[in-house]
Amino acid sequence: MKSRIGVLVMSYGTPESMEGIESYYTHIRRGNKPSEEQLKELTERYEAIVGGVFPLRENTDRQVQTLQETLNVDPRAVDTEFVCYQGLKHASPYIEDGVESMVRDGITKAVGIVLAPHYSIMSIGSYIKRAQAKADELGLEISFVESYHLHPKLIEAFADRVSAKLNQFEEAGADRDSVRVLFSAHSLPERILSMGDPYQDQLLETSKAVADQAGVKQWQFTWQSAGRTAEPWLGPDILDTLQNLNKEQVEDVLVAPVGFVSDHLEVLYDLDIEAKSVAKEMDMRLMRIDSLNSDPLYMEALSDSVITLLAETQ
Ligand code: FEC
Repeated sequence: MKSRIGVLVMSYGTPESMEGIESYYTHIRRGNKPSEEQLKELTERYEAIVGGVFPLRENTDRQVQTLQETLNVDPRAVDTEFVCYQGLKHASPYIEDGVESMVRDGITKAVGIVLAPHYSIMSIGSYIKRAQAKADELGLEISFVESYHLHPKLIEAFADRVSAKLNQFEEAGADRDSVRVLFSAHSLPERILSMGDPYQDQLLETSKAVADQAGVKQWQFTWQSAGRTAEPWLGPDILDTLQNLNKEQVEDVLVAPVGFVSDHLEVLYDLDIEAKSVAKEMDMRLMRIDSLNSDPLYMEALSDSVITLLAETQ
């Protein structure tokens, strides 16, 4: 008989409806309700994005389902049946709900993985803390993939997307080698640096590996989507970076948001609407690489990370 392994696939989460934005935002703010103005501003950002109002939900559903299919055809795990459960950070089904469902289904051993490749104590660390606490409470054995930012298939998937967009620049008459590639990721409070957090270094490692593989001549890293709080966040922000590139007379920019794996608000609004409008004002041509979503190479990177961890913990 095959052994059954639960896979807790964790992701950020998005509201279920426009009415759900306030409670979602309150959850992100650790129980503090947003002001009327903050709520209005976030609602307007959701209304503005294309591809449906909350595309992250559908994308996550598809990623979880495709990962389960990918795991179950891996020749290294023919004796195992993998069952994937979704656990969201800020929306239902929450991380704790995912753990509870596994235990209810009789799963005794599980692996957790987050749909974000880079480790920070403030991102992946907090997903893991919540999942581990619930698993301990319910007596579930669980181990976690902490990061997979240099997995060769992840790098290949990103590099393919960078090359595809550089081809488009070329077709539009630009010199491929003069396109400035901007790798980006969600900013975090600056205080993570004094905590020895690996987030920034891992992002730079991913960026360099993708640039090398795609033969990118000119690239740099920039932050995006900093939170609206009083403390300093890691910079430079992409909007300031674009202003600086304009001063350098850079005309063609390709953004590669390697800290994200799906189409969602931070990509569809912060890059496709906000950054593109700043670039347009400066007459700069700005393109963005396609998101990974349920790209087969990305699914294989996740699946391989889960199976490798399982082999190490057996
Ligand atoms: O499409 C969607 O509905 C959700 C898009 C979304 C993703 C995402 C990913 C990350 N975040 C990270 C850190 C923070 C920190 C704060 C914070 C705040 C927000 C707000 C919204 C939001 N985030 Fe997010 N994030 C997404 C959406 N994020 C909306 C609240 C309004 C705003 O500030 O814009 C600040 C919380 C606080 O107040 O203390 C910190 C990190 C990631 C990437 C890793 C991951 O996916 O977990 C890090 C997607």
